[in-house]
Amino acid sequence: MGEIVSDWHSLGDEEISQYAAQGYLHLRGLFNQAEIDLGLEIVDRAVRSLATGEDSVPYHASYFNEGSRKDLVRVRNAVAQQREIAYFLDHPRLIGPMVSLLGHGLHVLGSEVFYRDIDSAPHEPWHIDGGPAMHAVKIDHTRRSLQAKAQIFLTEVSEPRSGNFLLIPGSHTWPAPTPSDIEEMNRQQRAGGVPGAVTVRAKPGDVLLFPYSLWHAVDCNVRAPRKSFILRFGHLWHRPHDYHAQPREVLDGLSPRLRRMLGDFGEESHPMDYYKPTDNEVVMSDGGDYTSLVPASLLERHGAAAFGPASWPTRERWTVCNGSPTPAPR
Ligand SMILES: O=C(O)CCC(=O)C(=O)O
Repeated sequence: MGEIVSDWHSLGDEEISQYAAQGYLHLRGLFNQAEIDLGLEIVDRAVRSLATGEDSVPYHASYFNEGSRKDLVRVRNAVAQQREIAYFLDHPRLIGPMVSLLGHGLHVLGSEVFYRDIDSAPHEPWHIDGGPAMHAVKIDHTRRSLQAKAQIFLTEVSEPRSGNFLLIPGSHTWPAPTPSDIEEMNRQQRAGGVPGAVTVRAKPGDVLLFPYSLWHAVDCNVRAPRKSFILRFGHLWHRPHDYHAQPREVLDGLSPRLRRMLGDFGEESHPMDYYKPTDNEVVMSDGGDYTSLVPASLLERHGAAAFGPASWPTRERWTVCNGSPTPAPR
């Protein structure tokens, strides 16, 4: 086979080591203004759809009482409802970091839209993701990751108390939490803050990468509604969190790469494909063109080139702006 040329670039070794040591990477300015505007349009539409009762995932008992909260709109399996999210899921600037952390067998495990309104109480308590089954899994973070989330910020979250993501560097290596660990962490938060916690100060277009095992919380928001996406990636052999299988109408028109990342191997699939796909490097090398999904008003405002490969420099390096260089031991 000849050399495979991809439309994305890997993270550097230093970035991968930083992620392994601290459990997160804050990448500055991954998306441009046109893409931010597209993201904002998606969030606003998702919020309106939920208000009219259109939800793409039924309620689950593990959700924190979300239905009764006035400060939060959270749309799960957003790609099934807001098709334009495909633009972000298949974006070379996101695929590059994700392949670097997880390998070529990338699987979209979830796509969520978040709208966090003004509320002077903390938005989300301290927790790690994945539930007890995943908490019990201990991995070597200097090797390949098990799951990684990408939070794409679409509004200004650079001041404290603006619905900031809070995290503890290095906490992704801590032992599985007990209920009393969780209670203690949140007691400390109520008493003024958890020692060693970092407040992520994000700007629109920034992306935060973090694994399921990182302790995180969401601060209060006294400033302006915070809008973001969280896209969750894992391996093809890993079950999704917010869909069983994507229906044909969601998959049609997506690139072979994104269909594969949504678990679709086509009509001739074999159960072994999820573990040993034969062509994944090739399929993962190239994404789709989603300009036809971009609303006409945004194409007029920014020009089509702002949404296409022409706006993705071939040798781009982004800036990493992690807040604290010191991992917290435990
Ligand atoms: O909205 C956020 O910043 C984080 C949400 C969260 O805690 C989660 O998805 O586990």
